[in-house]
Amino acid sequence: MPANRRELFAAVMAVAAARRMKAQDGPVTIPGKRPLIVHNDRPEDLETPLKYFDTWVTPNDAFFVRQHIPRPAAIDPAAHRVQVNGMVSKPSQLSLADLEKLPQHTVPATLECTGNGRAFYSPKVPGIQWGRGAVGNAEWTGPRLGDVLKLAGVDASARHVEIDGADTGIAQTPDFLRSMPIEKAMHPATLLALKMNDESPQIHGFPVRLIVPGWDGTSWVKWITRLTARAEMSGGFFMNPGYRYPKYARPPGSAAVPAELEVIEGMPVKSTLTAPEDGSKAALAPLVIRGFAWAGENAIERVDVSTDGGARWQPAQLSPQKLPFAWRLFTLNWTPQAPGYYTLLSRATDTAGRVQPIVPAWNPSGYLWNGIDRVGVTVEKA
Ligand SMILES: Nc1nc2c(c(=O)[nH]1)N[C@H]1C(S)=C(S)[C@@H](COP(=O)(O)O)O[C@H]1N2
Ligand SMILES: [Mo]
Repeated sequence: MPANRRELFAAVMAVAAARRMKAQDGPVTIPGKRPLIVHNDRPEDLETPLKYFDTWVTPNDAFFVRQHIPRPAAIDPAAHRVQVNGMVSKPSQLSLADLEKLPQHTVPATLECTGNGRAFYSPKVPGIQWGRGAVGNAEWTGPRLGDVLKLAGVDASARHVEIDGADTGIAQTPDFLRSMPIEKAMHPATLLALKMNDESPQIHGFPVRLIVPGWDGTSWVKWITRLTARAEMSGGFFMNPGYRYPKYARPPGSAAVPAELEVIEGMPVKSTLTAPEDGSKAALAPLVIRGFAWAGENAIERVDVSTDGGARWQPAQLSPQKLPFAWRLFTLNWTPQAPGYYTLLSRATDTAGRVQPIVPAWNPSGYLWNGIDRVGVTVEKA
């Protein structure tokens, strides 16, 4: 075959292979996971189907996964070390046993990908088209990052901590490196988690992953190998231009203005309807509307639900956990009076008085979607 035909043949085969991968949409099996919605299978970008969201703690086998680069090959827990260096008086190499000897703390916190809900932006933005399920709530256990930094004698003039994980850059994608301001690093709820819901975190960053309660998932570095105290914020793609949000909103569809982009810290107030599902059918009989709501570093104060497209609103019942960082479940018992198509809405308010907007600010990367949630359900005579 001439070279150009050979190339064409190779290209056709590659497209066919890509199609085959897409076609197996349904159950790609990931060890230790129930079937999840597969956006990518290598590296794994897996979304939680709404039907698994019926508990306050999201089980590990149902928890969403976001990897930018292939995850590291099997890590030997006995050999694993976390380097602590930079602006510290006692640079150290901590084993898992060292981390286990420190006081252990448990923090329930909601982990959400910055791009969760990207699919709802109009006009569409490139990137993984996450729907409602790039989020989960877990109880994380491990030593405080602040305790580890204090033990290493962190310098009073250190302003940021850089965190690296065992995964490394590949081809066009650079290493996943992040930093956060020292205040958040020293916060008592910021942990080096060794356990997720009392189990090994496995695909969620085994053997040690950062949890940054109330901040978006990008900061929650997995497979930690190094902590470096620094004077400056880190550079690198995942700090700039990656994961930045415009300081001033621009008309939908506008290009980013680089000088106006800021690192994302914290999360807005948000609620998500999990049942009934959008486009589903229900019998003309009492039913329960369900969902969850969370608000970054604040707690959820209330959730209001409408069953008539927003004409009238009723307060939903909330689960008892009125905590910063963690979500609350909500329910509303509803008895539709007639068959027909109903638009259900949910709107959360947090303890700081922030309210979920009808229209979240469009931004070129499709981050931080938090619009009032909306689903349609057709009620039919039993
Ligand atoms: N080392 C490493 N840590 C990482 C990432 C990554 O690609 N590599 N992805 C981040 C992003 S963007 C998110 S949303 C969360 C997802 O965590 P999960 O896979 O445990 O759900 O991990 C964060 N930590
Ligand atoms: Mo993310």
